[in-house]
Amino acid sequence: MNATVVIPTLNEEKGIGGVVESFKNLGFEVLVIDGNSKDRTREIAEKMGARVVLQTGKGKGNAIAEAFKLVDSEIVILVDGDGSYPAEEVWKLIEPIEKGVAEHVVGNRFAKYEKGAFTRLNLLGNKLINLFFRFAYGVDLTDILSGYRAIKKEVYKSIEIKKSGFEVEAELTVETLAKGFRIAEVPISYKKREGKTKLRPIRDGFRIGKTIYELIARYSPARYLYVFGLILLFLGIATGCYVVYAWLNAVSHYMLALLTVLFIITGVQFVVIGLITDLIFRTTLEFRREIRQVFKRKEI
Ligand SMILES: Nc1nc2c(ncn2[C@@H]2O[C@H](COP(=O)(O)OP(=O)(O)OP(=O)(O)O)[C@@H](O)[C@H]2O)c(=O)[nH]1
Ligand SMILES: [Mg+2]
Repeated sequence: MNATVVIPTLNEEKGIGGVVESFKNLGFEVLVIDGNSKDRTREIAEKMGARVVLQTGKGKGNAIAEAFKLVDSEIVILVDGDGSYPAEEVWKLIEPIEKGVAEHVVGNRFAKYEKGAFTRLNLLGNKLINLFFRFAYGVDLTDILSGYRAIKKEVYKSIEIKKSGFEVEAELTVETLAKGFRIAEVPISYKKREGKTKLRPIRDGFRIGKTIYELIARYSPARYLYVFGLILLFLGIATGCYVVYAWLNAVSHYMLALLTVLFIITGVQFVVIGLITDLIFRTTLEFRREIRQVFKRKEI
């Protein structure tokens, strides 16, 4: 399958040369989508043999959305222009797509990262966001914010990117799942970046968290019921414990006891309704995938 490497850049003159060169040496076409760099990024990328396009909007998300329209290869490889991801490991990302086991493959940076590749804050933020993602979506992924990915044409041509900045990785992940495609993670090594970071950890971290929460609606709205039901259940358990504790000390709280029952019954109902609706949603997704495959087989 033919693949194009897409590199979004913003002032990456230190790293871009090496990144383009290493992918060119492996025989890939390279598209650099630049966010109006004020340094020599575009000049260096062109010299190394990349096709360089200036993005029209602002932000990494917009750049990637634009690149998806420009490219037409069977696979798109997404990678940063800062030299943090090794080109030689690209085959690990392509393999699951070629074998037909996934349509979107993510390089898991936690497998083997160089000292200093993550700042302490970034490491903590990444772990928290992944934990929140697993809780909210019930999908077992460990590095949803990785910038090294391989995405099949049917996926990158069908997903909608609405967020403009660093929320793009979260959106790519959720959109893939919501459209019923399969995501696989493969371990990759992760190095300390060249040049200066463009990420503002606190501001962007919160934006990403908010995006993950908002995107539940696109994935499976039923999961909001889960979260709400679980909160009610916890409240019920807390007030229930207090009522029992007071009762053991010979104080009775009738109203609070009634409220506890209400919390627990409504909580359980929300969780159960959430479970059933989520199941229906997932089954529909499975059907959509099957139907797509049947059509594809017919085309062949
Ligand atoms: N085209 C474009 N690229 C951007 C923009 N902002 C960031 N990038 C590029 O997106 C890639 C990821 O940005 P990074 O600053 O490396 O963010 P990160 O990988 O999350 O964090 P660190 O590598 O730890 O600094 C880099 O190649 C940036 O140059 C933008 O507004 N437009
Ligand atoms: Mg980076």
